[in-house]
Amino acid sequence: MTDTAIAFVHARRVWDSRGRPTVEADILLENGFSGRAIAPAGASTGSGEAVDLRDGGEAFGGYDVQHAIANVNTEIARAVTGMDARDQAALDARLIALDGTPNKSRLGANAVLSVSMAAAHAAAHDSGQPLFRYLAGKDADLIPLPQIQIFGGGAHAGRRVDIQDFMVMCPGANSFAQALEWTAEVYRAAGKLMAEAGTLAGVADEGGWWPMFSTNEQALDMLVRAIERAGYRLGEQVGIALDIASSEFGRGGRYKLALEERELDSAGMIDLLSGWISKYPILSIEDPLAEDDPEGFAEFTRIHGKSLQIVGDDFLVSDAARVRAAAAKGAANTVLLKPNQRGTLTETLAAWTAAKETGFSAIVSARSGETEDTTIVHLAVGWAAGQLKVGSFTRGERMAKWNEMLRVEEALGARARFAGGSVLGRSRA
Ligand code: 2PG
Ligand code: MG
Repeated sequence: MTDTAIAFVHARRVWDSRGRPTVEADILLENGFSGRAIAPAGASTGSGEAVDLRDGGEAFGGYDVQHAIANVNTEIARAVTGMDARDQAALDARLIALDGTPNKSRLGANAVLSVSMAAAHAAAHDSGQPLFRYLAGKDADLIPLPQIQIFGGGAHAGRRVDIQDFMVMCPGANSFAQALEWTAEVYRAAGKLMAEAGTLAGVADEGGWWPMFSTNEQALDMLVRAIERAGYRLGEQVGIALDIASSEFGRGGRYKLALEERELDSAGMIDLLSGWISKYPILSIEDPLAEDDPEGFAEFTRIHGKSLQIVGDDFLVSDAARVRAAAAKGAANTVLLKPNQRGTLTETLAAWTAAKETGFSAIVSARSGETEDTTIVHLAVGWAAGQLKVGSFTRGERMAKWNEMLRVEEALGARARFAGGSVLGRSRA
């Protein structure tokens, strides 16, 4: 047994940003170093995601995680005790085999992921390095371009608008710190404009302004005005990123836009989005078509894939095989990487490896249900993903990530390479 062998595993219930229970795992190594991680949770989930195990029943709306926690404290703890925390691949393989299902439905992806990530933290502590450097070796230097939400919609705002995330990206910024400064100004400007227009109604699930608009275009117009009011050159310094999250309102090739009382087919949806792309400084679109519409995805990519970042979230669910299949079909050109969509770091990293092999880009992403856990910040840098999506520019669980990235950028000093617009190589910027 090495001294980095896992001596003790313990999970407990903690609470996420929506006030729901979630799983936190602690791992203690034989040599006394330890690691901790908390599983996040999504609201608009892809049907191909690994299963977030919930207890059901009355308590906490059925969202309790006592079973997932018990799974960590009994079966999982027994299976991984004695394993070397530095061998992430072996540890994750053991967790996958122990679960025994294709989608972690027996033990729960939340149970499995908290252990997978806690082990990485413990190994990093043992190595005396921050997690990003432990993952990347001394070569870690790529600081991601952030996607930051200004308005929240869809499932995150009572479906007040159909589109889920209206975000900004700052390809013209010189550093991550500057990208945050610019975003702060745009967020403030958007709030002021909405207050002036009488359309301000608090904030959505991820902390973006809650938009009281009667069309999706009004939200886009308001976002453009906010970027201009804050004083940035549209598209060049600050551009727009959208998460349409269209699996939420599209199925079987039919898309029901509630706000505009319209039902579109796949071609109609592509036309609608194409109109927006020609009118607004859009740099990135996530899930423009539904998860069950790969043909639509391929058609959209055929039209826009050379000039636009087209992201698969529900469509690809951080899955290496799906990334390869999508690439072969010419559907999408970027994968969103959410560790809890798969349940282990190894499988999530495999999706990024598949993406690189097929010419796809990647964005490491948080979920709508988050906590103070900042593991994804370290994954984004340690894996050199180039982009990071965390939600808005308010609320502790979001700011914990942005602030952690500021620390990483500072720690890298002159060696830090801010990805900026370079990761949008195919964009019009
Ligand atoms: C998404 C995420 C973050 P959720 O769809 O990309 O905005 O939302 O975690 O609810 O899936
Ligand atoms: Mg999404």
